[in-house]
Amino acid sequence: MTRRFYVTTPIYYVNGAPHIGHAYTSIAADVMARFHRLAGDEVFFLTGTDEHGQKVEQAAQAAGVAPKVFADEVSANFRSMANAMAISYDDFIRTTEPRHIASAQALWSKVAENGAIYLDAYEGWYALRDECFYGEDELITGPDGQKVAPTGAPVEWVKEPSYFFRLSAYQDRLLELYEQNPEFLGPHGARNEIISFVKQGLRDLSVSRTSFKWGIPVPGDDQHVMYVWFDALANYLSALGYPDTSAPRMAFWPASLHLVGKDIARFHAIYWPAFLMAAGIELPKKVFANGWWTIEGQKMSKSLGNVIDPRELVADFGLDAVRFFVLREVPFGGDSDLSRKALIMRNNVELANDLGNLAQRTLSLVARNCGGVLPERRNLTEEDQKLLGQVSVLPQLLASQFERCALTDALEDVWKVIRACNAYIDHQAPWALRKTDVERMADVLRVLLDALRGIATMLQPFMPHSMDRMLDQLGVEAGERTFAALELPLPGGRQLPAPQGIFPRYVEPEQV
Ligand code: ME8
Repeated sequence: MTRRFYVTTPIYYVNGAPHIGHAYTSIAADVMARFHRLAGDEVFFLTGTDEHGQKVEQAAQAAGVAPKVFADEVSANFRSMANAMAISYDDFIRTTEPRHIASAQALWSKVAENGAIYLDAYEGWYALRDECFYGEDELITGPDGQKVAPTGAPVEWVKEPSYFFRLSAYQDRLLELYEQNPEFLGPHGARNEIISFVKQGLRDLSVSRTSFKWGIPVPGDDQHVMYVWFDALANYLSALGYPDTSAPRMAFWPASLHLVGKDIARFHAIYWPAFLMAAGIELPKKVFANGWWTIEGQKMSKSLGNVIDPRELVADFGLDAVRFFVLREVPFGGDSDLSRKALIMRNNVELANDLGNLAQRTLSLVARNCGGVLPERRNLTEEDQKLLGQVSVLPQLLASQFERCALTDALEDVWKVIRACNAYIDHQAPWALRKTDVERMADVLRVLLDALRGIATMLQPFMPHSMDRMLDQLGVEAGERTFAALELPLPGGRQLPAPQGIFPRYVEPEQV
C-alpha cells in the first residue's frame, strides 16, 4: 500500500517582501517532501500566500494600490522566491482564488450548521501585526509604558459586531488531544506552552470583522468578512478540493504535517483543530513549530534595515550551501542566529572539506588509476564491511529522524558517516596502494564510491542540485537514486565522467 504524505508550509502574508525566515520554513518542508518522495511515498506539498485581512489592506493602501493588485505582485514575489530556493511544491494556493473562497465559506457553513458559531459583539484588544485578539491578562508593558501584545506588537481597542466561534467548548477535547497524541504537537517547548495556555481557559473567539472589507464574506451576512485566520487555515483543505469529498486530492487528508513558525503555533494547535472538530473533520496528524532566526544577533526588521532576501545569500554562497546551513546550524525547532561568519565556516569545513574533498579525492584517484571506470565490487574486508554497514542503515536511521522532524540530527547522522569515510581513506591510503597492491586499491576506491553514493542519495532532499551533480559523477543513473535503489550495488565497469569540484571554498571578496 502506498503511504501518503501531505506536508504544508504556512501561507505567507503578502504585506511585504519574502525574507530568509519565510524561506526557512519552506526549505524545511521541501526537505521533508523530497525525503518522502525518495522513500517511495505519494507526496502532496502545499505552499502559498495569505492575502486577506487588515494588515494586507493597510500595506496596499500605503503602496497606493488596490489590495488585489498589491497581493498579485507580492504573491508573485513569494512564488519566485520559492522557485529560486528549489521548493518543490505541488500547489501554490492563494486565498484570493475563487476555489479557496468557496471552500472557506463551505467550512464556515459547516461549523455554523453544527452550532459552533453565534452572533454577538466583540470588545477587546487586537494586534494588527499579529492579526490576533488578546485578552487583557495577556498584555505586557511595552518600552514606552504602553500596553502591548506578548509578542511586542502594538494593540488597539476594537469594538464591533462579530460572529464568535465557541472555542471555550473545545478546551477539554483539545487537552485530551495533546495528552493522548503526544506526537500531535512539537517540539516540547511549543507543546508545553500551548498546553498551559489552554489550561488557563479558552474564551470564545471572534471570527468575523465588520470594520473593513478586505476578506471573504461570511456566508449569509455580507456585512461581515471572516477573521483572516479562519480564512487562512482553511487553505489546507481548500487546496485539496474541500468540500468535494470525491476530489482526488482529498485522499491526502488528514495532513501528515503542518510545518509552522513558533509564532503561529497557537493558531495551528488550538484554533485549527477546534474548527475541524466543530466541522466534524479529521484532525491533522502533526503540527511542528520551527524556531526563530535573528540576523547577526538582531531581530530582523524593516526599521533596522537588516531584512535578508534569501536570494542575496544564494548569489554569494550558492543555493545548496544556504539550504544546508539553515538546517545544519541549529537543532530544528530551536532558535538561531544567521551570521556570515557561521555560514562561511559551515560551507568551508563541512561542505568543501569534509564532503567535497572526500568526493574529489576519491574520484580523481579513480580517474587517474582506474581509467575513470567504476571498479567491480569484490571481496570486502572487515573494515570495508563496517563502513558500508554504516551507510546501509542510513535510510532507516534518517526515516526515524524525519518522523520526529529532527532534520539537524539527520544531517549529523550523515556527517558521522562522512567523517568515517575520511578516516577510512586516510587509513587505507589508496594513493600508496597504487604502488603496492593495485587490486586492493581498486577495492578501497569501490568501497568509497559506494559510500559516497549512499551519502549523496541521502543528502538529495537537503541539497538537490549539488547531489544531482555528485550522483552524475558517481555514475548513478536517474532511476537509481531512490532510497530503495541503494540496496542494489551498481554494476562495475561504468565509465565515470571527469571529476569536477562541487563545493568551492568561500573566501570573502576583500580577502581574495
Ligand atoms: O503568519 N525565523 O504569515 P507570515 C523563522 N499568514 N521563521 C520565520 C521568521 C524568522 N525570523 N520570520 C518568518 C503568517 N518566519 C500567516 C500564516 S498559515 C495558515 C497563515 C516564518 O508571513 C515562520 O514559519 O507572518 C512563520 O510562522 C511564518 O514565516 C510567518 O509568516
